[in-house]
Amino acid sequence: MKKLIFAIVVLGFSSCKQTKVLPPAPLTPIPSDAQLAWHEMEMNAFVHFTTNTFTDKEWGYGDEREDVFSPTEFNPKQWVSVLKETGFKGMILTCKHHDGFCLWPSKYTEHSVKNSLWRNGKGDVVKEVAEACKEAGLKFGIYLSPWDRNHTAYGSPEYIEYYRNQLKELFTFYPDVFEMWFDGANGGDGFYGGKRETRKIDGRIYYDWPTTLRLVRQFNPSVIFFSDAGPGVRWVGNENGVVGETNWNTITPDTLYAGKGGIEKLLNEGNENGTHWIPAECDVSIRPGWFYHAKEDSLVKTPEQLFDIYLKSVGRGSLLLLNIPPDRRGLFHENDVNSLKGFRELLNREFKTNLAKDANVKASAVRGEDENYSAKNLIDNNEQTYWTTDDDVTSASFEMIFDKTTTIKYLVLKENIALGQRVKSFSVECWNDGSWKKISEATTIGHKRILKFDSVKTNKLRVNILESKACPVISAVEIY
Ligand code: FUL
Repeated sequence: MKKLIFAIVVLGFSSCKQTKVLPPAPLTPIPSDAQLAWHEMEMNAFVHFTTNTFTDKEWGYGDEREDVFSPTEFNPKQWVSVLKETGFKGMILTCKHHDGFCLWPSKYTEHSVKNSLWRNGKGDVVKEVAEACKEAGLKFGIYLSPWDRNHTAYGSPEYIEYYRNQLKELFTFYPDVFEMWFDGANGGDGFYGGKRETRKIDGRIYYDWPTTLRLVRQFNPSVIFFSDAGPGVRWVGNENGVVGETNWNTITPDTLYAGKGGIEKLLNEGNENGTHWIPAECDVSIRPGWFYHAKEDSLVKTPEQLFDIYLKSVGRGSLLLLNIPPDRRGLFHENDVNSLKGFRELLNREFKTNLAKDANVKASAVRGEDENYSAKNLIDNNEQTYWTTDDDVTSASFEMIFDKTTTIKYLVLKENIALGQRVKSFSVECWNDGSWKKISEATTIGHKRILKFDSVKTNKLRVNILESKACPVISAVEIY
């Protein structure tokens, strides 16, 4: 009898020890694996290059002679080496801009590199750029303007077939494309095969996007589609590279569509209760224009301006898509290169030593009091682990205690977005003269949130999650 009681006690004890505290259930909508990988990229380059580079225009009319395209020192290896060195993870190339000129020798049109004098018409910009990216370990993306001011059939169903044929061509040659950019600028005046007229289309129906996207997915199921309304990523609502201080990765797509006006704020901030995960992408050019113009050589954004844009894009949970337009040689201009290098130095300097790494960290609440969800996960350099609370706890705080008084200027927080975006507002306090003093507050976190404040000296910092849609799930904190 005694033996039996002992066995029951042991069994009971071991089964109790094994009871696992389950992780929080995902809060839908959540990102796809491809979207998660996209968030991780943080900084990509946009490259605008075509006949405009040589005609000094921003929007070619579509009647440019093919032989104006004549780079003298074309070398995409220079582009990728600068991008790699300065921390970019991918590049999106304008394979065809609104003028319809194709940077690859498409068999469906005469308006392409094949009729230029460059490399005796045997060159292929897209191929060389895609190969240079691959060699350097950068991901390659395609911009193919839906609007085509050269094509005679633009506005009719025949053009849609042409556009899809071009996508088939591109995706057959370059299957690894990570992102496909569908520009929202659509319809207007143009050459249109010599008709020189104005053509308007209804962006909602003309392109029949669902069919086009299905077609592309047959070649590459994980490609991310950019357009004003996604479905992969959305436009940020401006061309300054700035996402809202409140930035929800969620939005309801049928409230948006390409060309619809008055939705800039919605695109910029997203919608807390949006039905789909469609994060904002911040596109901006390093120069005033998207294409290279010698007269803008002195107007290249400074490292400080780029750093500010970084804080307002990546630092608010978005991705920075920074345009660097090659010049007439087919190279990134020296001024742009210097600015990018200065920007990198600034990033390295400002985010040099993560003071959180060696701090002591404790939280006001931990899910099921289980070590697996403790605040230590915030500084373990592993973004798969996280600090979280019980399901019914939607406000909680954690403290970072330093060995000695330290000067701090930046706080970086990351949510584990694989489980959905949750935090609605939070504040930051530092320990000062025997009491807590608020130094900052903000709303959303998402993939990454960087708060910059006037330098403070302290030995303790507290982050209060004030409001969250469900229990907060924070994977990392860094302090600089
Ligand atoms: C706009 C275009 O009209 C510009 O030329 C540029 O390509 C920019 C990224 O998107 O809608």
